[in-house]
Amino acid sequence: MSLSAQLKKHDQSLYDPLLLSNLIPVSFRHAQPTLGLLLMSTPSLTTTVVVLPTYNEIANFRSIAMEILSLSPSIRLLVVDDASPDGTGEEAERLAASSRHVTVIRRGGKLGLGSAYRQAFQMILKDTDADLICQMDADFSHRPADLMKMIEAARSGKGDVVVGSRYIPGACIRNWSRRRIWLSRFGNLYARLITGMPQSDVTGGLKCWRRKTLESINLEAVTTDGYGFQIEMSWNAWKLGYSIHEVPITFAERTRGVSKMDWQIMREAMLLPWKLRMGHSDAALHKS
Ligand SMILES: Nc1nc2c(ncn2[C@@H]2O[C@H](COP(=O)(O)OP(=O)(O)OP(=O)(O)O)[C@@H](O)[C@H]2O)c(=O)[nH]1
Ligand SMILES: [Mg+2]
Repeated sequence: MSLSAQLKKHDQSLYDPLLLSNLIPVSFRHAQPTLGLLLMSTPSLTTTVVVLPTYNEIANFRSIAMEILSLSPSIRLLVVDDASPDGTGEEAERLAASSRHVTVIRRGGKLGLGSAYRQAFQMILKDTDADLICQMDADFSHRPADLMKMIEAARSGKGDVVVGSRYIPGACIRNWSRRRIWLSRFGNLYARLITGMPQSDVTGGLKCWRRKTLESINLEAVTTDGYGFQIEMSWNAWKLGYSIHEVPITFAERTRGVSKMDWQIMREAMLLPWKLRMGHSDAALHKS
């Protein structure tokens, strides 16, 4: 039986995110991750791809991946690992070897969160017909249950992009020190005041994009590589006139692994609102 016929047969069977048969050999995925993604489509369901960027997330990776996959049979996972020294990339490959719903992009070094999302989004738009593209952290700061709420909101037509917010009624932040909460609130207010963005949470990283929204953004021209990416992408959606629907989420401090935030990333995020305000990043709004 051909590979695509095998996949179709499995699509009709009871859902099991961890198929033990190795349907797509690892070496194939290494060589052609784009084709790996193509093969993942399930004709009867609207496909959602969740992008999970990882750097040294070995303590969190398998459990977060399994929780995401078990949310719905229509969910596909695209992991972007930047040569994590702790072996997260190898662990992701092992998962991908046992589940045809998982694809891994392994990059040669730490190129940044924004760069990881940019590459993943471009690949998804080019190689799949996914209609919803989600992004979330792999450290359990974002809860899979909230991701599901957001996917449902997006599927029921609420917003061209659905954003998880920590700062609207019903939202909650767990285990952050007072200092960290104020730092985050300040960063958020700072970006909103300078750019004029109306959303309550412009720095959050849990989002579900409708395909057409991402397609309208010139991803090549997005300038940020670090966490500023979250602000820049929300800005692009807003400037292009797309509706942004905010869903309250519970955000929790990671309990395993360490943060990758550094001064270079903070500096980029601090300068970005001014660049946006002065129109220095407007190239992303014009897709040829
Ligand atoms: N591929 C890739 N992933 C990254 C990179 N930097 C961070 N990540 C991942 O991006 C997600 C968010 O990173 P965190 O270190 O948790 O940063 P944060 O959530 O903004 O900061 P904390 O709240 O301090 O944890 C996690 O899944 C990281 O593993 C990177 O350079 N490349
Ligand atoms: Mg984190």
